[in-house]
Amino acid sequence: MSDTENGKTSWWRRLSSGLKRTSSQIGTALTDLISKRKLDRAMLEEIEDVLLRADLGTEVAARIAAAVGEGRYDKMIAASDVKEIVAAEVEKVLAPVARPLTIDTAHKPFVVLVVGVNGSGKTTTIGKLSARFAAEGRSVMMAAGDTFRAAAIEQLKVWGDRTNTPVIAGAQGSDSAGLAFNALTAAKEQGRDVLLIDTAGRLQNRAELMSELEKVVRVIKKVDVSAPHAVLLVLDATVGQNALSQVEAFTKTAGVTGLVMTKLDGTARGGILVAIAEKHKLPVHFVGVGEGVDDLAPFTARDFAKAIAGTEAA
Ligand SMILES: Nc1nc2c(ncn2[C@@H]2O[C@H](COP(=O)(O)OP(=O)(O)OP(=O)(O)O)[C@@H](O)[C@H]2O)c(=O)[nH]1
Ligand SMILES: [Mg+2]
Repeated sequence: MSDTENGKTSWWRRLSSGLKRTSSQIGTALTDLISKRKLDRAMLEEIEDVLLRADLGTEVAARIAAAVGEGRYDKMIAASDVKEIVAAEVEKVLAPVARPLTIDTAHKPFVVLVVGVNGSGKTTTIGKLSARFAAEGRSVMMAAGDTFRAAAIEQLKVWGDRTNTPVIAGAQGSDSAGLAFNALTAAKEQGRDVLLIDTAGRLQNRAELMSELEKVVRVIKKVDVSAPHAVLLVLDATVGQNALSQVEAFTKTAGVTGLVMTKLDGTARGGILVAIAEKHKLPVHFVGVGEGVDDLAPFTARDFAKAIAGTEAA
């Protein structure tokens, strides 16, 4: 087996075991429902409820229930058939949003601003991205835009050492928009290919913190009016429903262009990504499946759908 196959196997194992809570919740509930009687309207409603509890969202849950109902009324059905339908319908929703993060080399640097709530995995994702871009032969710079905490600046510097990437940092408590301005100016002068800008975690309902983020974007534009070229919202897969309002608020404030979902290796509630894809159609670029530098994988609709539906053994 080649290294790539090994890598693929291990990330699939982590993804499917991370989503096990969701897939076994769906699987167990379906088996309980289905084994006892023939399919009728009430059973379809119960199936829909199971899917809603897995965070798939009302539209997708209704669509799956309708697909299950087609031609199967008054018949005994198998849980495995329903799971196949779940996987197929979820894949249909996710396929259009599974899009790679493309670095447009016309922009030098290509500016990536990373935003999200506290602890979602922003800094770790930036570290992983810098390793990935460097491996692609790009010259990368990172900006420690989380100026609130000294530890946040240190954490990014550790990733800088680990990935051999320079980090522009200011003093703790300094203005993060000013830091972003300086970093972009430096990256431009040095002809860097990519600038990754970290930001402090902020809850989406904290108006003053959100307007600070707005200011970061505004100030970046003073150096390059086309920047930031990508605004990545990092979502923690263990969170569930709250992710929807994070998408709405950060999109409004910072113009999110794509999503990264982290912590899919833990006890994830990844179903919410399906509801987000259905509603917002934002590209999903990567998933995080661990804390290590290589634990970032491009998002693939089929794998994710199968892991949620539990149609393939880990
Ligand atoms: N298991 C797992 N842990 C992760 C993943 N991504 C990040 N983490 C961990 O989650 C914790 C928070 O990650 P950070 O990168 O510091 O998150 P952040 O969004 O920068 O946090 P703040 O700056 O405090 O808002 C750390 O312990 C990371 O190692 C992932 O994909 N899987
Ligand atoms: Mg951070």
